[in-house]
Amino acid sequence: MRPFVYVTRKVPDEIYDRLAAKYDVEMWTESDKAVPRDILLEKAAKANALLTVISDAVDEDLFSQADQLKVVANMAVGFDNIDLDAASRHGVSICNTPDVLTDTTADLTFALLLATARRVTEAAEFVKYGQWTSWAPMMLVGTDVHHKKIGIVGMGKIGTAVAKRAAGFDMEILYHNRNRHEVAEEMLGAQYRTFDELLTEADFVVCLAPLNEDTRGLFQREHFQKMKDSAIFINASRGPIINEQSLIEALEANEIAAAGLDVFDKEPIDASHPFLTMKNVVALPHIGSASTETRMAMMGTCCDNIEAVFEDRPPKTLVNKDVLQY
Ligand code: 8YV
Repeated sequence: MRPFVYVTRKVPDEIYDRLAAKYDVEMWTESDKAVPRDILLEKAAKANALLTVISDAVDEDLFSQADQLKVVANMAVGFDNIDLDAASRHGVSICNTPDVLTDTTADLTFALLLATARRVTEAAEFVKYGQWTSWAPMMLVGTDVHHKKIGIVGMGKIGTAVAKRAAGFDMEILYHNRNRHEVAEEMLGAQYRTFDELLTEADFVVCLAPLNEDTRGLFQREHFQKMKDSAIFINASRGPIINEQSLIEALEANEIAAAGLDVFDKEPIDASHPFLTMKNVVALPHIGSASTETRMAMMGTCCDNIEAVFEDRPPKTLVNKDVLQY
């Protein structure tokens, strides 16, 4: 019998066909709606492999009902939607899609930084809605990016790729990370700072840390208060790393100047979300890795990993390496 693979989002034909050539495949096809929890559980109960995205909760409840499940290929570098301990206990391999999305996500992070500093979305709307009736010296002036200080919180692969881009803009690079990053220090002149030092010194505070128990709620009101009044906060990693209410209050109280956000506490955000009425907030719908090339590569990695598991080879990007001991 061929293994059964359930795909929790509509994927392009090329990816579907690649899987369908070897496995029995079913896919959630409504692209404007996430797979409902009950359907995910029902499919997981029969599946040998799941191809998931970060809004699918893959937890003990799911694993305990999915006794044929061998592998979950999560289409993201992050895996905070997955209970890794439970996966290992149930003997399920969890795979992610690192590397292929590093540059694309760094590009988007920098686009967000530029858009927020130079008020790009606000200016585009100004033109689009017919408000451009004359030119004035101080019309839609933003703040410079070049020669400013960027403070990167989370100097992993994406953080380092953002630092490279910042170097191209002649920015001074500060970073905070669990471990020192000697290569970035030597090659890019990146300077290590404690979290508090970085907050007080940086003109742009850019969050690129993974979400885990150490980083959940890392940014509270006091941290925004420590930043310069002119500081711009960028988040392109995960919403729950910041206390969203604190950020709203800090923006309302002009404790920081602006925010560029690709990620939120609860996604998608509601149409009534306070961020959406703030001119100094650029909000994007979690599109860090959203280029055709990268999304195809991410899905390709998912297929590679699923194939590896069914062909008894170690998957290339296995996250819970301890699963091999169970
Ligand atoms: C994904 C991401 O595009 O990789 C991650 O962790 O957040 C994004 O690159 C998104 O999560 C789709 O699952």
